[in-house]
Parts: sequence; structure tokens; C-alpha cells
Amino acid sequence: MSSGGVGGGSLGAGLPYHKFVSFALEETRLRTTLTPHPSQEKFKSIKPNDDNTVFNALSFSAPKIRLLRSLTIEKKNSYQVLDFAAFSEPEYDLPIFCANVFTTHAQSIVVLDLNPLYDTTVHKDYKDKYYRSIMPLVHKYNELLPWGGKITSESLKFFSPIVIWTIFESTEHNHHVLHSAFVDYYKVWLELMDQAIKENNKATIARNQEEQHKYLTWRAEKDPGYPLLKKLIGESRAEDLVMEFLFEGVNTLGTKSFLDYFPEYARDDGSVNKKRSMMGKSFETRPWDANGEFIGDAEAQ
Ligand code: BLA
Repeated sequence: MSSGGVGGGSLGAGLPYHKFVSFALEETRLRTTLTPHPSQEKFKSIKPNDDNTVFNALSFSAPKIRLLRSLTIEKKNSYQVLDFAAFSEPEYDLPIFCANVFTTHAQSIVVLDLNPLYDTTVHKDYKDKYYRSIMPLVHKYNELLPWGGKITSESLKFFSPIVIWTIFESTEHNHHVLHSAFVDYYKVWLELMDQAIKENNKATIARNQEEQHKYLTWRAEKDPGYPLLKKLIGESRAEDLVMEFLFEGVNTLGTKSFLDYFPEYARDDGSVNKKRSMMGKSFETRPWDANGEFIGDAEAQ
């Protein structure tokens, strides 16, 4: 399968991330009805400036799902990207499914998680509700997909105790393991989605919506993929892609600004500090124990 001399073979003919996306869509269709999201029309045929790069963008919604969207990018003989996410309607407090992979011949940078809508170190009830029963997933993948080392500290509050944050050598074997983890995590998310019961309390719905908006606001401003997107399609198209496709809802789900949510990024002149991180990197090892208790405080200080 390896295309001779390009390394682990994972960047050969059979584009691995299309397989991830088609699995997820098929599996979703077994449980619900997907309708194309309005953003799909505008973004499905993005053409990058360079002929060697292909973008594939798909977006849908479903009765409980506000937005399920997928972006894959392939630059021939260079790198591949998967950015897949699913956001529920605010009547549900479901975690946000998040699969991000940046793969070169040498290595793959991976975040795979059911990102919590509410910070699990603060909201123990939320942690128990969604993560207590699925903690065994960590044990299943901890050795095969080990903790990727120090990470932008701000990311941690958007991660759950089951997050897979890893950097691995781009081999076929490692991609098989990643695929298996993606399948497991996505099936868990679908099961949670199936079981989710609609919230009727207006204040709770508003709170869910604000938390989702905060998440979208963070990622739309500080996502590590943003600089590369700007390079590939130019600043204004990258901004459209981020605001109206990847993190669609950032302009409609709430009115608070980035600095309202993250005041520590304010510069003296009132603008947003362009630095990705104010806190720097930390957490050399996995900062949760097997029960999902956060144990990273000492190290972060
Ligand atoms: C790197 N992407 C990273 C890193 C993380 C993530 C944690 C390592 C660097 C760091 O510590 O920040 C991903 N971080 C996330 C995710 C969340 C988060 C998913 O906080 C969610 C809350 N990645 C993409 C896309 C591209 C991409 C679409 O998702 C490119 C178009 C590229 N990610 C990319 C690149 C790097 C990276 C190039 C390495 C460069 C860097 O570290 O800045």
C-alpha cells in the first residue's frame, strides 16, 4: 500500500480520512436523518490557491444535531488534515464531538474527544453524567495512543477526561489504531445523542447555548489550524471558512465577544492579544486519573 519512499504509506492512494468521514456519516444515518446544512453549498467546492491541494467540506444538521461538519484537506505528497465535529442543539447539553488530525509523512498530531460543554473540573455533575461510564476508553487507548506531551494549557478546559491527545509516527498501523479509536468515540457520541432528552427549562437551554458559543468563540479565534488555512486560501476566505463553516454559530448563537469570555487576552488598547496562549504549555503527562479526576493542578503552577 505504501507508495514507495514516501514514508509510512499512510499518505498513499487510499485517503484515510475520507474513510473516517464516510463511516461517521453512514453510522449517523442509521440513527437519524441528516439534512444538508445551509453552509454546505457555499463551502463544498473551496479551491485553494495551489493545484496540489484538495479541500472537501460537508455539513449537515439533524433533529438533535445543530451542526455536523467535516473538512478534509490533502496536499499531495505533503500533509493531510481531518477536522470533524458535531454540535447539538442547545436543548441538549451533549458534549461536542471533536476529531482533529494533522498528518505529515513523519508524524500525526491528533485530538480526539467528546469535548465537554461544561468544564469538567468545575462541573462534577456534568463529568459524572457523561464521562464516568466511558472512562474505560482511556485505558483501551492509553498505551497505543499515548499522551502527546506538553500542550497549550488553555486547551485543557475544553478537553474531557477521555481526550486522546497524541503525536505519533505516521505509520499504517498507527492510523489503524486511530481509525479504531475514532469509530469507538463516534459510536459513543451517537449513543449519547440517541439517549439525550430534550431540555425544556429556558434558562438551562440558554446556558447550554452560551457554553457552545463560548467554545465556538475560542476555537474560531485560536484554533491551531487557522494560520495554515490562511496560507492555503487567503485571509478573507479562511475567515469565512472558520466563522461560517467550521465554527458556524459563532456569529448567531450569542453576542458576547472573545474578550468577554477570555479577558486575559485583552491588550491595553482593547484589542485581542494575537498570542495563541497566555499561559504557555504544560502537562507533560495525562492530567486526569483513571476515574476522570483532574490531577494536573500542581504541574500547571
Ligand atoms: C497542532 N492542533 C495542534 C495542537 C493541538 C491541536 C492541541 C498542538 C499544539 C498545541 O499545543 O496547541 C488541536 N487544540 C486542538 C483542538 C482543540 C485544541 C482540536 O484546543 C480543541 C479545543 N489542525 C486542524 C486543522 C489544521 C491543523 C484544520 O484542526 C490545518 C488546516 C493544523 N494543528 C495543525 C498544525 C499544528 C497543529 C499545523 C502544529 C502547529 C502548531 O502547534 O501550532
